[in-house]
Amino acid sequence: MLKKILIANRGEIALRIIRACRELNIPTVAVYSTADSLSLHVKFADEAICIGPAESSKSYLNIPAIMSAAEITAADAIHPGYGFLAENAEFSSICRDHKVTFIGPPPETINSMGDKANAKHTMKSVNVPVIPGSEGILISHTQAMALAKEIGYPVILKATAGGGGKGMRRANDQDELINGYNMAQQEAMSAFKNGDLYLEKYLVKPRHIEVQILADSHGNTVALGERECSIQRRHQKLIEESPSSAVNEELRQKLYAAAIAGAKAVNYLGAGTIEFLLDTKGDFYFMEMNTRIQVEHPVTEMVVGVDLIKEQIRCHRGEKIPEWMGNMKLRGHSIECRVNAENPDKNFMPSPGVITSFHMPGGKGIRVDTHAYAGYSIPPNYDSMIAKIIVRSPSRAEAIQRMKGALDECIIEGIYTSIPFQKQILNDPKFQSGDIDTGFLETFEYIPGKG
Ligand code: MV4
Repeated sequence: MLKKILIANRGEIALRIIRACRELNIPTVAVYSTADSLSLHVKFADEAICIGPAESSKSYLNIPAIMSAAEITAADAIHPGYGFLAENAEFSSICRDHKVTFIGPPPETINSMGDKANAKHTMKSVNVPVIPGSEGILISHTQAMALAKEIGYPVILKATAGGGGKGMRRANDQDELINGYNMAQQEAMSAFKNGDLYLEKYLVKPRHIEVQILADSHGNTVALGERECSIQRRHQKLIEESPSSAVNEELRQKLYAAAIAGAKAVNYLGAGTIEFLLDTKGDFYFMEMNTRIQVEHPVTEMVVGVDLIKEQIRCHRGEKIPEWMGNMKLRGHSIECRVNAENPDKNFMPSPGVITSFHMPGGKGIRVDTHAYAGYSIPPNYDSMIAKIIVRSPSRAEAIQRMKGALDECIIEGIYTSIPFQKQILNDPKFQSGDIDTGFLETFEYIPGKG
């Protein structure tokens, strides 16, 4: 079991998984679209198979092509990375039918956490705090109005099939609620083919804090620090940190207990994340569970010193999580900046094309995860993230300073990147004091054209 792993992904995460497999002595198979034939994951995997044209729907989302590639190469496991098929229950199910280990949860777990109202119900049943609101999905406007009156405005309507910010509507009064109900239902119907909504009290300026968990098949579940992910623009994270400046040891232990209880409630296996909102009073509430390895996993790796992808694979291989992982001290402070090929001076317009010059930072406590290189052409078909710069220092202030230096050392020519925007955030006094929440970037004043 797990004699050869096929990586159903591209870009930096495909490379990251290849590196973990190499250390575990597991051969890898890369799959790629015609747009990615010159990509590093194709060069660095032991084998590589083209699975289709540039469009994701015909390549990285093409389940029959990926299963055929696994069969031809005799891969007995598939790592989906993040995005693409990582949280596709149908894909997890097809892998099971074909006796291929899906390095992620079974379809039942993906479905039960993918339905947000259901996930909330499950968490509530094991005493994980949830945001006050409807018990399950709403049946009518009238019910929504009565409930909103009871818990008080503002409220938020969310699509049960949504997540990550899609299909949400805030309502400050009854009129907005009626309007929002219809809009959200239609949006959810066209986006997810499921118009079901649930309602919650709207929390003003919460922080987004998530807990990394790892679960083996022997009944052990551990929490590996929290990540602060409040610096987001239109639900796209730009900077992540671990630990969170809002979390003291007492709160951390409460977050861990809630995350572990939640993971155990769904009999979780492998790497996962429980997302919470932390309100201004210091109370936290379950928001969503992500049944995958996440983009920002390196900040956790930096402060706990554990290779999460190696441990994830070991869990799926049936190994026990070592006891010492049970209550790890977080060492120092880590920050990640996602480098996107986008122009912050033009409303973050995608900026694909050839990277004519490329130099990445180095030195103590600096890690770069990227698939880019000088001469590489960023295809317009996929996500715009081309690199992650991750630093670790003894304190948050020193980590900010180290990240500023690292971003200054980055040379990326031929395309625009998000780096000038991130440099300005790192120089912001409010950011530096740790005074951040999910509304931070809404009021942040970026000065175009200034490094
Ligand atoms: C909320 C909220 C305030 N109150 N729910 C956005 C993404 C989705 N996962 C849930 N989201 C939110 N849910 C209640 N009851 C505010 C947000 C929210 C948000 C959450 C996390 C990170 C960034 C955000 C940006 C805007 C709104």
